[in-house]
Amino acid sequence: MIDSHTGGMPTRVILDGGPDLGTGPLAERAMRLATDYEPFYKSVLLEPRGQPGMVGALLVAPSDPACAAGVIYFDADAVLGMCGHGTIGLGVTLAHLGRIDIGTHRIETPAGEVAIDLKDANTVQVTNVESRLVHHAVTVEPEGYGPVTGDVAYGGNWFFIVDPSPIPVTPENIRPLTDMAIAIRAACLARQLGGETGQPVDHVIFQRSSPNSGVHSRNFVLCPDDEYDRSPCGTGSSARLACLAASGCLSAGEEIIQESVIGSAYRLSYQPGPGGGIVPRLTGQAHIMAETTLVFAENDPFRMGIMR
Ligand code: PYC
Repeated sequence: MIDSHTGGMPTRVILDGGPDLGTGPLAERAMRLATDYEPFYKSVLLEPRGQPGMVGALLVAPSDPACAAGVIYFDADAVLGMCGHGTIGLGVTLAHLGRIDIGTHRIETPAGEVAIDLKDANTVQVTNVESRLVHHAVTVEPEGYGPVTGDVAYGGNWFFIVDPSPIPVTPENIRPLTDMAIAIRAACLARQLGGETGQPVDHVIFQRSSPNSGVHSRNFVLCPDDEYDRSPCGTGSSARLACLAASGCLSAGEEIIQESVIGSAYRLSYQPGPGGGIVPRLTGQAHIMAETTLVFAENDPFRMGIMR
């Protein structure tokens, strides 16, 4: 396994030793991972072997051999459709292993094919799946808070985006931001708010302006495992770009800088998509942290991880 972090957000790429998910479309193999191998993916990410926030990236054979890799992302609580920070980490990991060179490569994910452009050993530009605004200005009533209005948008995962955030997006506020985002996600689930065919909202974003000059905005992103994204969240930034495009606040090709709550940054832009949405581009940096082999001894009472 190779561990990297993208703007502080860890990715654990599993090169071998994972379950055999068979062949066929990655969305079907991802479903198999979610339903049949939950103990596996939890044990890889939960403490003591993993760390809070860590995302796993299980390398699988792509169904299209022209792709450099197939990958299924997951956090400690859910299998993900796509993961932007994970794809930047994957690009840097594949380069570290000597499996890809500088240049453009296609990667298969459960959400569809994405492209990575490896610029140097640490910098990757991701061209994500087509993203779109699904519902504009919907009001939900999270328990313990007043009504909150936001947009539902898709960027490879499903997002409820609140802009401006009712709480300042600063590292000191990570706890209250997390609590409110959990309540908002529950309110979205309670009224079955999500994608066009019933996909549930699995992430919540709070947007605010940044105190740093030249930065368009700063976000806080809640992930399915109730952890916050240390990076600006690639799929969340994609969903947000779709909202900015739909409201006419950002033109195709215009580049902005999006910061995370801890101040790590992506450069973002988009082009119009063939399906009426947008095709997002995000550029960020990842760094290799460790090359590890995990051991799961039979007599280890915590070999399945510390359950929460
Ligand atoms: O970067 O897309 C992302 C992401 C999703 C969950 C954690 N990071």
